[in-house]
Amino acid sequence: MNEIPRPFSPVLVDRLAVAGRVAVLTGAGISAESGLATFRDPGGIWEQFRPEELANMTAFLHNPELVQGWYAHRRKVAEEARPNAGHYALAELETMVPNCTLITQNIDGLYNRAGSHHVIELHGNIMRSYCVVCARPATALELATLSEGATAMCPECGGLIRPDVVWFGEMLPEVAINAAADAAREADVFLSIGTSAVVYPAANLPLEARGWGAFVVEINIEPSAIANAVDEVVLGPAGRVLPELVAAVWHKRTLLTN
Ligand code: BV8
Repeated sequence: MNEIPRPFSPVLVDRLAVAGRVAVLTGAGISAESGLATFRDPGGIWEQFRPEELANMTAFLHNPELVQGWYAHRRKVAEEARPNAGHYALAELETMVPNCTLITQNIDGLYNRAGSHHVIELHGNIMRSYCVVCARPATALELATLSEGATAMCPECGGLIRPDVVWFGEMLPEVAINAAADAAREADVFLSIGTSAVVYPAANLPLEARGWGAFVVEINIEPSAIANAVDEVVLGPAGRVLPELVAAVWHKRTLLTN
């Protein structure tokens, strides 16, 4: 019976089967199959709004109700979403590879729910919010009672409450970006999954990994901005490709160890 051709090469399977250190960068594309809109695909989040309108401090101070309402909506959608087969495959990969670091640009928190433990959230997490004046974390109850259109103010000092995410023009958390850069530098294999690779400094990571000698692979439904700079481009939805890839790696690791 003719085998269905795999979207990835045997070289990738072999490299992952013997890798001691793997780093994975993910973007909104891996959550698309969980029903979360991406940013730049047709119908993506940004298509309805321009980034300048919502995801920066100036826009927030100019129209806090709009920005808080947009994040309240996205938080609700993320809470109702479920990790998909791609998230679970990455959690499985983490159990196989001695040192597997998941670096995400996403703020939806789906990785932890899928069982991944070594996760670096470069752009924060939409489930957390805090007061811009006194930094008091907002409680989930306070956020849940935020009715659309109301402005969430800190009960301690009256300051505005903002989501704990990195907006455009803001520095990434130093600990996170340094840990991500370390993982990229030390990786034997670097997977860039579901990202258009246009937002910096995250988009630098696959290129830095390549510069340090990693085998860099992109998994996407279409070539991204870094497609010409990686070792292999695997075209296909992460929710289908990743389970197939991880199963092939598991099989190869089993053969090598028996
Ligand atoms: C900073 C949180 C210092 C908020 C986000 C050079 C160096 C440093 C900075 C810059 C620079 N050049 C420009 C800058 C400024 C800016 C930037 O990069 N702008 C871009 C637009 C040019 N960077 C910053 O401001 C960063 N801060 O560096 O501070 C500084 C500041 C100013 C100037 C210089 C230095 C902060 C960036 C963080 C912004 N916050 N998110 C929120 O989410 O509300 S970014 C946002 O975009 C999300 O985090 C998102 O993850 C990220 C990247 O988008 P993607 O995840 O890639 O999503 P996208 O829709 O674009 O692509 C989806 C992909 O998936 C597509 O390729 C699609 O084909 C694919 N796909 C779809 N379905 C599937 C799939 N793939 C697989 N399977 C599927 N089923």
